[in-house]
This record gives sequence, C-alpha cells and structure tokens, in this order.
Amino acid sequence: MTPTITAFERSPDRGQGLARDMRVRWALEEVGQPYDVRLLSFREMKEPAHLALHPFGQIPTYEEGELALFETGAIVFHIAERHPGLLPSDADARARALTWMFAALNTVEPPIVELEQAPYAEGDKPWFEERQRMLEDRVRVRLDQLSSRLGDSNWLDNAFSAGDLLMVTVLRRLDGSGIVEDYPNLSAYVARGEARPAYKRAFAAQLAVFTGRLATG
Ligand code: GTB
Repeated sequence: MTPTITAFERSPDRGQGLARDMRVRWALEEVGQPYDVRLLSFREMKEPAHLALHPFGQIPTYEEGELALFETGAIVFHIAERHPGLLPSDADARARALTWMFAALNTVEPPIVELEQAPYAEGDKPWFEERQRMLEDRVRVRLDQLSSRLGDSNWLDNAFSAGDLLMVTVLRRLDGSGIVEDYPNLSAYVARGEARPAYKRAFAAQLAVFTGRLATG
C-alpha cells in the first residue's frame, strides 16, 4: 500500500529541505518505498480534518491504510522497522541506532531550534543579542560533543542508519549560520548524507513543490 504524507503547500524555506517532511521523504527513498504527498496550507493544517491526524496541527503526517502517524521520529522508526536499510539487524547495533535517533531529536535538535527561532520570537527584545550568544554557545557545546564522538568515522555507529538520517537533517537546520562549518568532520558528515542518492531524490521532490518541476537524472 502506498503511504501518503503531508507537507507544506508553501514552505517558508522554499523547498530547501528544512521542513520536517524531508526526513520522511528521505527515509522512504532510502528503502525504495514510493509515496504520495498531500500538500496543505497553514489554514488547512489547523482544520478538523488534519487535526484528526495530527493533534498539534503540524506536518508531516503519514497515512498507510488504517494507520495514521505523526512525529517524524515515530514515522521514520515505522519506515525503518518495516523495510530493510535503515536499522541494523543485529539487536545491539539496532538499539544503538535507535539511541542516535533519540539523541538527534531530543538532545541535538532542541538547542538548534531554539537558536533558529529566537530571532522571530524575541528579535525585538533589548536582551535579544545577549541571549542569542548564549543560545549559540549551547549549540556549540552539543556540536563539540557530537564532533568528538564522530571523530573520523563516516557515520555515527558504523553503517548509515536512521540515526544518521535524523542527525543530518537536524544539523542541516543550521544552514546559513556558519556554525557547522567550524566542525570540519560534521560538515563532511552532513555532505555525506546530502550526497546519498536517496537524499537527492527526496530533496528534488520537496523542491519541486516550489518550482513545479521535478528534476530528472
Ligand atoms: N516534533 C514534530 C515532528 O518531528 O514531527 C514537529 C513537527 C513540526 O515542527 N512541524 C512544522 C509545522 O508543521 C513544520 S517542520 N509547523 C507549523 C505549525 O506548527 O503551525 C518545521 C520547519 C518549518 C519550516 C522550516 N523552514 O522553512 O526553514 C523549517 C522547519
């Protein structure tokens, strides 16, 4: 059964892979699962039909027959459990990959999102600049730690997994800040993720929502 995901009709980033449907698209592409996309306006996301799927009125959602899911971590985990390619078969390695999925979403993503959103939420406050420096320091603490752990490995725990998929999308949210560039191994790690054919297909599909053209080749 072909799953259907939801995505922004008009993403503020104009389809640069930053909205969270990118993670789900990438996971589906990695496992070779075709999918349909239902595009939603901001108004439609808050209407009862969508709230029945997503209690917080957000994208993405994932529908597959009777099953309806929200939260990208849960969706990517579901895809990874149902198809080979995103989680190792060895039980311990699988548990470690799951640990990296949680680390990406619970430990690394929150300070990054806070830093990214502060200018919109608090940019007019007199203490904004001072707080922004503090938020950036918090992000750098996490990246220092992540960079140390990654070292010169290609991926976080041997083979590429759903943990790397989520971590790369989380780090990509710092695009334009110049922060990841201060960590050459993390920069290379993100570039390795972006170079994967499945990533490129997912990115092209998300961008095509804006350009109206799906690049081929
Ligand atoms: N924890 C949830 C998950 O992981 O699924 C978070 C889902 C979420 O934040 N969805 C956002 C949303 O629907 C879109 S991804 N926001 C609308 C709302 O809450 O009303 C966040 C996002 C949006 C846009 C950009 N961008 O354009 O750069 C980047 C990230």
